Amino acid sequence: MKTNLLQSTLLVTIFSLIACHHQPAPESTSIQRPNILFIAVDDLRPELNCYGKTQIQSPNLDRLASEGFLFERAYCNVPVCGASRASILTGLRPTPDRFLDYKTRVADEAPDVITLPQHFKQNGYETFSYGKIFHHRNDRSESWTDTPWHPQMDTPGGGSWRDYQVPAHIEMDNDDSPLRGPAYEYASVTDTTYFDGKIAERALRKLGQLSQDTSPFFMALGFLKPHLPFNAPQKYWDLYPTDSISLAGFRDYPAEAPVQSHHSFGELRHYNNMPQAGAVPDSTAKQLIRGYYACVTYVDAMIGRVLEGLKANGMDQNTIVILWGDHGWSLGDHGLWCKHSTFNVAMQTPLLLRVPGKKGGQRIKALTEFIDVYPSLVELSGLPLPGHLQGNSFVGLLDDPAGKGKDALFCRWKKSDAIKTDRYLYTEWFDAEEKSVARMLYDHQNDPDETINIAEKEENKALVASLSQRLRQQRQLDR
Ligand SMILES: [Ca+2]
Repeated sequence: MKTNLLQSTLLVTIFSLIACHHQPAPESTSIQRPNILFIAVDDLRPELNCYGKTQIQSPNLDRLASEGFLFERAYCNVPVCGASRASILTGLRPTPDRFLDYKTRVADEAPDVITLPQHFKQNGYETFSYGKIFHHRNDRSESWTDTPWHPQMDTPGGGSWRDYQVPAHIEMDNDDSPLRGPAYEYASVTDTTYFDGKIAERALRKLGQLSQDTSPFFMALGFLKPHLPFNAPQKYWDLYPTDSISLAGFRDYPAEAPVQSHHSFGELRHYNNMPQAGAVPDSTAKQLIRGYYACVTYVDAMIGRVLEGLKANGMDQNTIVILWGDHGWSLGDHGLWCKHSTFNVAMQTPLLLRVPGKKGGQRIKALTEFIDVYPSLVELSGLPLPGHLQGNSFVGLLDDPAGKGKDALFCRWKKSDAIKTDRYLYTEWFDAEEKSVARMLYDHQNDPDETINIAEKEENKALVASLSQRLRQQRQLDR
């Protein structure tokens, strides 16, 4: 799927022609690169209007999709923050031994690999990280022109990443109980009181400065919501009265699913108003869904401000915008919450891309995985391709949105590996001796909500054998 040299040259030429505001006239030998605005939204599943979800309001991300490309089937390679970010930022797959959980540090697990922002930096870009990009702020900080910034750094005493504003909640969060404060909060505060508003402000200030600069930039913005706790200004909660909230469509555990696929969503139970065992009651589930929606609409508004700022500074015509959620999220689907599984809802993410000069409002159906992002941005910018990358550029699909693309992609969570094909999602679990101990298979054509595991059905024997073989081949390759 590599774009040919002619196309790359043409693209760079187009950017050269339209990049009139940001730079003085380039010398005849220099190439004007596009800027990159790289936006991560923590724990954002494709719960957006533009993905066909009707309960939620996401006008700014919908507009971005209408001006660019929406990837209908984009998947993270590992459904947890730290590891997923390590994977997208290095272009490397997680393996049974690498990029396993939220604590992942690229500096420990892939210390010599050129990271995505580092590659841009080495090719003449100024690179900036505001908010949460690498899970650990100081991880591979040589990737950035400036020290990575997080709004917590400007909070007296360092504050807490949980960013409560209601005094009683701050007190609960800091008391002797092992539990954190509540799982959600609404406060009558301005947009810029919470961290995501501060990230948008910082980005806007920097964009103003960069508009006077001559180097291209790679600005990474890591918005923190809708990660728990679901804290957002009251006005966003008011958009979602409790009575208007519908619970997940399928809330039972899938029939015949192996016990290994269960989890107890411990991340949610860290919060002091959540049940410490058992199911989440429907009344609590509705408040969590309200909170998730309020946070998405809040972050959508903050991203809208940044995109307006990009335009106001005359840089929207020479800046590629890419937006991704770092993994999916279970909002009561299957009776589960949070990420940490290989159910589709925990692995599928939004992926939006706006490229100057490319016709907008197009939807890409091909399977896409996060390791494909690095080579794609490199190709779109006309940079040399680093040799270590394990994904494929999806740039060819931008001119052929109905193109087939990959026939399978791979995700991994702890002891399980998953393969997603056009129609099926198959997961297999392995023990310490690499022996297969459980499996599950869902038919997304006939059972998109994953209500019944059909891996053990006699009629699927050949299909399971073939998916299992591919999955094991990939597992061997990754070793
Ligand atoms: Ca996350």
